[in-house]
Amino acid sequence: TFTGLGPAEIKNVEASIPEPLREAWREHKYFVRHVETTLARSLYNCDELAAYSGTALAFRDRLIIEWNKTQQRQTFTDQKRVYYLSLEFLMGRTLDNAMLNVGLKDVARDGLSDLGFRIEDVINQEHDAALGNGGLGRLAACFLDSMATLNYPAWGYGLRYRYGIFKQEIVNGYQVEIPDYWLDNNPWEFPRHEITVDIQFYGNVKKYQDENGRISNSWEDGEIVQAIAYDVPIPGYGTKTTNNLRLWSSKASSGEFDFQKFNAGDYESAVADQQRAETISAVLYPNDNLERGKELRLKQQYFWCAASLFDIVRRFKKTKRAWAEFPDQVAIQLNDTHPTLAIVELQRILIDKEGLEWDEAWNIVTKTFGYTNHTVLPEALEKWSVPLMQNLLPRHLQIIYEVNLFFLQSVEKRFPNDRDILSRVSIIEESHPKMVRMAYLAIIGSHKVNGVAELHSDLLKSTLFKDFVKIYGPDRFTNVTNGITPRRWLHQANPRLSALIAEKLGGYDFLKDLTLLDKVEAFVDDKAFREEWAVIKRENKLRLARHIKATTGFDVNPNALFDVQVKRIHEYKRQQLNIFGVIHRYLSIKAMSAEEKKKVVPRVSIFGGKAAPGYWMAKTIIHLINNVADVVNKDPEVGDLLKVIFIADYNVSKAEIICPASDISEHISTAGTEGSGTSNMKFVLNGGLIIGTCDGANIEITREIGEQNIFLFGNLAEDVEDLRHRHFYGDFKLDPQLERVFDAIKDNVFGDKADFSALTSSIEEHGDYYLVSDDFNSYITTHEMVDEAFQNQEEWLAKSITSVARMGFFSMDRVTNEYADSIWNVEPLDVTD
Ligand code: OX2
Repeated sequence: TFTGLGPAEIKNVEASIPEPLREAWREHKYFVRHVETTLARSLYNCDELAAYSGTALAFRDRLIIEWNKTQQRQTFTDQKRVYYLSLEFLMGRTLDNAMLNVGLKDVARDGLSDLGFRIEDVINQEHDAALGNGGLGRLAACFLDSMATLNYPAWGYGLRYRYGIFKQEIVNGYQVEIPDYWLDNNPWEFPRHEITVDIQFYGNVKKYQDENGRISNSWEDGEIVQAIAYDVPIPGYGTKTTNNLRLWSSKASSGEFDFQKFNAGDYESAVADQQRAETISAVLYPNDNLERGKELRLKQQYFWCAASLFDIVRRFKKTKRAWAEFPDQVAIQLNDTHPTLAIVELQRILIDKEGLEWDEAWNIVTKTFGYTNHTVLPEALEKWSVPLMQNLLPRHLQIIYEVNLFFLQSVEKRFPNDRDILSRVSIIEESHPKMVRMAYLAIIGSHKVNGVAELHSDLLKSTLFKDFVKIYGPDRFTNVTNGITPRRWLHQANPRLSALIAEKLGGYDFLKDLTLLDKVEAFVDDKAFREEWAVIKRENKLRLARHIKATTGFDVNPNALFDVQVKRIHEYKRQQLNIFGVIHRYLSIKAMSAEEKKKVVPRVSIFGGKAAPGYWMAKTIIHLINNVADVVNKDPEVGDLLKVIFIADYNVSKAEIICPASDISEHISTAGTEGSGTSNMKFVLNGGLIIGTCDGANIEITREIGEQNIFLFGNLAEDVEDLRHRHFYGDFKLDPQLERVFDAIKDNVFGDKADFSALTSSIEEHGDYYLVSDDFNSYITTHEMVDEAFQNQEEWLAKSITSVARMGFFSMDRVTNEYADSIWNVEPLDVTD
């Protein structure tokens, strides 16, 4: 029995909507109009999908009106704007978020219910917009939400992939990839056929003398592809600001469809040209934390950077300001190195097209850009082969060489006796073939470089970018610890918890200022509050249990401890450590007497995540998890004491069901490998405890919520190098408990051992790079502590409430304000009307 006030009774966004408008929605005025006209359906033949479309179109109308006004207001005030360039925007669904942000979800619910629809079913009709792999893309989406909510004049720029991240199915325990065609029935985008940009590839560079007698360069011939803009409105929460996400789609330029060929009967090759152009924005590369240097990927990057820069420059030129003012009007943030070519493109525009001198142009460029690094993993650091770039972007390569030359000259001047430093910091790696190091180019072309959590930013300064700290001084490097938007990850995903908090705090202001959550701590001993808190967690676990039943067929006991690890599957994130721990638990239960079993805390181990299609070790881990699930879940000796679940096709909308339902979640990367992690924040904000290593943002989470509220284990980042060294020199003995686990695998307990030999031998024989064996004992012991703690439900509850109360720091709004102050130097634009 829920005592919390319903959203409508508490002062919140809904309260600001005028009554006549609410009334019109209640009477389904807008909805019916769209069903009957836009969709050409009648209310009598309106199924859930049509109900979704009708509702979405009605909300879209509202968004687009505010979107228009916002754009006019921003143009009129003409202040500095932020442009967030990201190859990934992992948006998830839009309707629910739009309803909450606009403040009309309650009337929409009533209206739909009058017509016989449950709002949840209608919301579930929407396809996720999954234009991203994982944390990096989701961070970009949280940025958009927060920048709009805080009224920053901001644009996102990305690619409109026809296929987002693949859908994952599990067939006989193996991951199978299914294409994700998401664009049918997407009401949230507006094609701007009038906004097109011609993008050039290949060709060659000619020198010529311009009218002032200056030698200039011009990039000629080559092939032209057209970029077409698609705009997606981004509403803020409880504000009229509705910003824009502009996604580019590729198309053959009109000349490209060769009518000559066509008329000559060479239809196929005419179509092939067309298709080649469209391939550029066809598919999102499905790698997380891995770069593979494929030409099409470089084409995507340049296509998107060039279109976005053209657009930004065009907008600036309309203001008729002097070029020197460009950095006062424009801040461009690079989400990882993927958009680094934007630096080179701006320099090219300024010198080749606008006739600026090199130094003047370069000064503008560096003041404009900021670069965010998300990882220290070497396999994720982008490098492009020089011959590839020479062929595709000949003028850009020249500019890169020039940037490098000037840079190296300045370094040589400052460190005349240090020969090695030049080759270490050169943008060009002297390998075969030579490679362009994109991270170095990004550092040199930006005025600020930031990591995404304290440890990560420190490691950048002390390892990867050490030489650059020496060259530029420490001020160019900074930390901005990641955050998450509380609108989606608390209010939308966990409405009852949000309502309970609002009831105690007297309103929903915490959704705009998450530090207000600290007032929740005062209720930690309030009996009714605690009971309500527990009921909500249980409800959320039941909801997940229903999802598990519907998708896997397995029943899970909602009283069991729900232990969750959902994220991309990667060796460094160590799902293998988790599943080995599960096997260890299984073997222990099997060895127990009936008496001993009575003391076991029942567990449900829940996994979810996609493996990059070409990453077979990650796929092997998925296979092992599913095989273990198969054995454990059917074993009558185990029963409810242990269940193993793999949730297929983990995505944003599933995360919204999963995050509120965890008792404990796992963030167990090898110390020093995870940039930040953001799901750790989502789980704690929803009242789940976490087990984790001293890595990424786990460290700041510990600092904020207190050591007694988190289960930390494992070796520290500072010890990793030494441990790896020892493995290398054979100074290593497999952890005996892990050995027992491996023995079971080798006894074919979980299917054919041959399927998993690469996995076990990577640890036993090939250096255990991710230190699974080194951390195994401490991992198992810490899980025993988790079991023990869970038995004291009262204390567990207190930890849960206290942790949530202390999570204010991890709001994306804090993050956005830090970027705005320390990197972009932009101000919000007040919306008072
Ligand atoms: C991810 C990082 O792995 C993760 O730790 C971080 O939280 C997230 O970015 C957002 O900052 N690709 N994905 C990431 O890094 C790269 C490269």
